[in-house]
Amino acid sequence: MAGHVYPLFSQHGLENFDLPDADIRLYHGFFNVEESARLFARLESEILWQQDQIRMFGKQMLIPRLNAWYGDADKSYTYSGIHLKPHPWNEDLLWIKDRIEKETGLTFTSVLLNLYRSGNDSMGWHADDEPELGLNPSIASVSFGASRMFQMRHVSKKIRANIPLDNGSLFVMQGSTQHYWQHQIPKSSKALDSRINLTFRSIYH
Ligand SMILES: O=C(O)CCC(=O)C(=O)O
Ligand SMILES: [Mn+2]
Repeated sequence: MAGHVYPLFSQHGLENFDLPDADIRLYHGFFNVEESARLFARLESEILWQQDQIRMFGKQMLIPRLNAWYGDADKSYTYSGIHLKPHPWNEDLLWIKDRIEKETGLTFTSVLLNLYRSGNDSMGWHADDEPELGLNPSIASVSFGASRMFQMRHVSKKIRANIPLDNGSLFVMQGSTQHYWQHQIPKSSKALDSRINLTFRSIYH
C-alpha cells in the first residue's frame, strides 16, 4: 500500500482523503495562477529568510532550506531546538491569512514559512505536535511555486500517502492527524524550481 494517495471524493477542486486517524483535505488552485505568481514573487523578495542551524548527531548543521517565522508579537515558537521570535505580519501574509480563515472557519496566530530553493532542499520526518500548538493542532498549509511531494506515514500502521502540493494549493490538517501521522518533504533529484510553503498555526501560551 506504500506510496498511494487515497482521494475519497473530489469536487470544485476540493479533495478529501480516506486515511485512518487523519483529518486532512486539499484545495487545488485555492489561489489562482495570477495570485500565486504575484505572491510567490513578493514573498521570495520581501520575507526575511534565514537559514537556521539544528543540532543533529552531536553536530551543528544548517537546515536544508530557508525559513522565517511571522505572526502575533507574543507568540514565539520552538522546534528542533530552534527558537523563533516572530516578525510582525505584513500585508501579503494578512491577506493570505484572511482568505484561508474565511474558507476554513479557523483562526491563526502565526505562520512558519519555508523556502525550498531547489529539489535539493527538504524537510525530514516530523509531526507538528509541539505543545504550544495545543492538543489537536489545526494547520493550514499554502504552497506557491514548484510542486513538491508531501509524504505521510502512519506512526504504527504500515500506511503511507503521497500528496503532491501544487502551486496555489491549500492543504489542511486537523483533529488527531498529528498524533498518528508524520510528514516530510523529501529531496528530489529533478531540477526543480523553488517553492514557498506557509503553514499557518495557532500558538497557545
Ligand atoms: O513544505 C511543506 O509542505 C511542509 C512544511 C512543514 O511540514 C512544516 O513547516 O512543518
Ligand atoms: Mn510540518
